[in-house]
Amino acid sequence: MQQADIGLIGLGVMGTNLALNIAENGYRVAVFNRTVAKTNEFYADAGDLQDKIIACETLEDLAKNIRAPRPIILMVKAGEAVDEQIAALKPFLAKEDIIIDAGNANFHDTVRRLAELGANDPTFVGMGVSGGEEGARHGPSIMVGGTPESYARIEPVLTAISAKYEGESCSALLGPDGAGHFVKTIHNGIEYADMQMIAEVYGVLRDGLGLTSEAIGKIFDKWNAGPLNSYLIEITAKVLLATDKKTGKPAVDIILDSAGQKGTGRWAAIEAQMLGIPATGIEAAVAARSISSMVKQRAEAEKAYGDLGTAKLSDNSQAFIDALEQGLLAGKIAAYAQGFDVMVGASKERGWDIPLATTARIWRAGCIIRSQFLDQIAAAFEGSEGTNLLLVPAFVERMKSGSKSLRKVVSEASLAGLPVPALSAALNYFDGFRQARGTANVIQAQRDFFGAHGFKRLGEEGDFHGPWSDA
Ligand code: NBP
Repeated sequence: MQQADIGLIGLGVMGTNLALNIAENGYRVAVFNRTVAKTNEFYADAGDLQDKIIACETLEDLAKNIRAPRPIILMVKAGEAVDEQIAALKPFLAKEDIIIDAGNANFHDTVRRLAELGANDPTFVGMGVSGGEEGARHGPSIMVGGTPESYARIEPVLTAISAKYEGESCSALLGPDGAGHFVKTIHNGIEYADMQMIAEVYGVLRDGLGLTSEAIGKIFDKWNAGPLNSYLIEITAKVLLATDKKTGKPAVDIILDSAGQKGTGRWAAIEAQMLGIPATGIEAAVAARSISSMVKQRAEAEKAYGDLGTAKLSDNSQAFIDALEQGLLAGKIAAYAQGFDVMVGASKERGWDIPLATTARIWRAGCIIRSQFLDQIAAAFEGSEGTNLLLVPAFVERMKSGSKSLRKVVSEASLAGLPVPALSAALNYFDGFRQARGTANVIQAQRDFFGAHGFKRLGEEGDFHGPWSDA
């Protein structure tokens, strides 16, 4: 039988769909799964694509069935499973082969795995894949970290299987070693912030204005035709308009308000903290998911505190609904500015040179945060690489007006006692960022007072101490 062009290990949700995508694009793919029954089941269900798939029961069999030099995608559970698979696979591979980890790896693991490879071991590539099940099947966004030589060898298949935005592939090499997995982590962090801000606006409409899920769904549906147009707004409208078959109630109304998290949002917040780059929108979103999981305590606290005398919002005018739309957009701009800034910080620290415009371009389709908005961000970064998005002229103009709406939403929500942590984090970041003279002079004075840490004087070189002994 003709050998395969590429191998794939891990026939779970993502692996099965990616393998079918590869086969559908005309590439022959050899597949292996730890549980052999799943491999056989996958092959049996592959229909017309069976002749492009070689089902393998052992790793040795897999290696033999791929044309050398072999590219092999790992799509297994992130963490130890990846190390185990690499160790099990290595004896059957040659120096020229490439192992591609396409799971949601922590980029530190990717850097370590690359460093652990010996001179005669295969090459290793860390590849972030976004778009969930549907993206894997019909075109994900693909964020690659590796050498240009490795990428050149796998580029044809990645370009073929990736999502396309107006004909342009959403796959790119974003830097060496862990850069691809790092960008995927930040993508997920931004996704957390985006989802949280949408949920906050839903909360203002539901609890502030007393609107039904159906009415809110219609508002989101309308917004999806405007500047907020994006996959997340589109699916939010759809979930709000869906009906629970069992009760006939709106589906969202019967879902427990406790959000899960697998860890990539938290990693994004941790990396931002480690780099010293503010990513308060992402941090607020991660914390909000944690608060959401405190179901029992929240019920107790509601009993203990009541509404504290706050009143529902009185302004249910179209102007306020419009402010919610514009405020959400402004919040998004600030959160994305933070996410991209974290990538600038990581590039500086690690010498990665992550291309921001390219990153925005490959997020325009295939991934969960896909939107037209990313096309505008890509255009903004052309020629302004490394600049904070809030300083790119096109976005300065947008924030001048958008921040007014964001301020209105955050202040009205606060007065009504409605939590808007990510939106207010975005507003506070914006207000702090645009303040040439902040308040950290007091912090420096405090630090010098109790710890003799010294401070800089305005307009003078050198370190100084204050007259605190007099105080
Ligand atoms: P699934 O849970 O559907 O599948 C996991 C796969 O990993 C199965 O093939 C399983 O084999 C294999 N596996 C496990 Br678990 N432990 C293993 C081990 N020790 N050695 C070898 N194989 C092992 O996961 P998935 O949703 O397809 O996710 C795969 C990767 O893609 C993860 O890193 C995930 O974070 C990432 N990702 C997922 C999504 C998504 O939307 N689901 C999106 C983007 C990225 P078995 O059949 O023998 O148990």
